[in-house]
Amino acid sequence: MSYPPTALSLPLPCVQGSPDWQRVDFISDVHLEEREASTFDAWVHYMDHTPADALFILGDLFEVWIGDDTTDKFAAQCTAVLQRTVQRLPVYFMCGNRDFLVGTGLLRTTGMHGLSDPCVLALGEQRLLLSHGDSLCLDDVDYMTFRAEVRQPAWQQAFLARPLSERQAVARALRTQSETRKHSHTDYADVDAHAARTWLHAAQCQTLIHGHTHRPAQHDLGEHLQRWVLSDWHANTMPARLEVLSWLQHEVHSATQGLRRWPLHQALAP
Ligand SMILES: [Mn+2]
Repeated sequence: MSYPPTALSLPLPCVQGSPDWQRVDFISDVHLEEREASTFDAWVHYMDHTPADALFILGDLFEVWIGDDTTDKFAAQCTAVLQRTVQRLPVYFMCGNRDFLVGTGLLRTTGMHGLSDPCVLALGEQRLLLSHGDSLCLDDVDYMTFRAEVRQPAWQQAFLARPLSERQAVARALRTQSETRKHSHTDYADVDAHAARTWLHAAQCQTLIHGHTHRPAQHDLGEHLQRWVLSDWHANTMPARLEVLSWLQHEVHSATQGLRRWPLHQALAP
């Protein structure tokens, strides 16, 4: 059994890219957390040095986010990095399933622009559909039930009204649950191709860009539609999984319509 795809309310919100943008970067699933210090360091290095003209963060930047009123030192460090990146280039932020409690507080503090999931990014003639991707993993029925609950404004208000220590405890419990699940499942639900095509047609886009599944790839969906999947970030694996997807204006007439997945070190020294 799978859920029907999340209904889209049309027209979708649309970000109009600047004609001056030569390069736009997309990252997701960095899963920042204090105990993954080398992934954090790689991310800081990227944020301080990317030559992109705009950056789109498509969900799960943080492994967990318990509310914008967090007093966590690591969260403050991440916030400072985002603030100084915003001084260099516009940064757009979409929530994922881990950091869905990022709200207007963090956006205001950092100067990032919030993105709805999904939304359209218009770059010249091109229209790219952006999503975290979790709402298209229709076969993950347990998760879809959980998602429907925690994305309710009433649930979020009630949760955010609880003391930070309680929220921290809930986050820890959820994390343990998801770790257990990771070990018991060999195969994860992937984005439903039919649902992705439905979204693309409705949004009048040919290309969907998303993360979440940790299966970086580019897929031909048929009907001239395609799906680009972002990598998660992990500095401590061999080889390290640190990858950026860029849109390059001078390559828009190439077969990939300007899109290129590249490892971090290449993305920083193009
Ligand atoms: Mn995710």
